[in-house]
Amino acid sequence: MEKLDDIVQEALAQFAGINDPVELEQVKARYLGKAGTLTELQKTLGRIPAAERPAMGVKFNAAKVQLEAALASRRETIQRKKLESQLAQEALDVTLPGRGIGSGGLHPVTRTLERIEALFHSLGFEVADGPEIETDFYNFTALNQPENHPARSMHDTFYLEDGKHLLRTHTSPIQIRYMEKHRPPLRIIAPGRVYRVDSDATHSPMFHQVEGLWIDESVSFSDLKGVIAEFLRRFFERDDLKVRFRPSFFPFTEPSAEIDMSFGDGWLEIGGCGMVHPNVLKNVNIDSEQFQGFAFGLGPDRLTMLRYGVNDLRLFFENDLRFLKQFN
Ligand code: 2NL
Repeated sequence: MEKLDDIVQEALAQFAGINDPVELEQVKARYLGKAGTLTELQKTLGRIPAAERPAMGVKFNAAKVQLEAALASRRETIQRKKLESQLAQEALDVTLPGRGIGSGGLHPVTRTLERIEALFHSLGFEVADGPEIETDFYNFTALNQPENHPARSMHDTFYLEDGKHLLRTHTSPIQIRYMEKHRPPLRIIAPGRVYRVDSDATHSPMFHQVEGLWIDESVSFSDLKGVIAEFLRRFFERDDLKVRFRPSFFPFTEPSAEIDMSFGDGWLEIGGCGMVHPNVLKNVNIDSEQFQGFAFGLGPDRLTMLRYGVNDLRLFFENDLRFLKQFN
């Protein structure tokens, strides 16, 4: 029967061109399904002479077996091709060298803090530490800062919702806590993070401070000048660096001064200082007749900008690796 051979050849050609398993089953139904071409042809068997029927029946069965075999092999081919392309896509070269995790490095401000600590250590200062969340007493009251002082306002200080605590606005509370626990003579620096409501190119709501304190029976303002000038000359590695003390006011020191250093043709303010106010000593039960001393405050962020020539403070706190990598 010529028609049967044509249908088989057509079906085989169709199967061979299909790459999708669902489509293959749909095409199969077109030939072998209830209304398939082959099935329809088989229904005409009843009309041929009875003598030829058995032979034709054998041919039809052979044709069906051939098509089922072709389908099975095509299904296998489609599945193998899919697996091969998946394997090619997910190819993993296990012989490639690893990426490594890099060696990391210290933040430029951390480098400055470590440098400041090392230099003051060589001048006989211990490093003290304390909490960043403070009480009104340690941050203001103990430091002779009156109730109505503007720094206490919510515009300048971050207060916690409990109404009892605040983020320290300077590292002085470290020194108050230290003086409560230690009797003079004492010589410390207090480095750390501090917080103020302030944000622009030269102010960050979080910044760093290093305060220093030296209390003994005869520590004078000239000791203060010597220590600060020596520190700055060593920090900037410039023996000819000039340092100027400009009269100023702080509630916790008397007399008080701003610290300026020579920079190009002019002067640059880099901190404040003074002789510790007798009220501050009284607040921590140190006899202000027997003992006196000096205190100072420096901005390590500012010192880092000057030492490395950085013009925007915010770069230190954005943590962009392209910036930070330059310091290591
Ligand atoms: C500045 C000014 C200063 C102090 C900080 C201080 C601490 C105690 C007692 C007395 Cl416990 N004084 N600290 C004194 C004068 C100035 O900082 O411009 N800092 C960046």
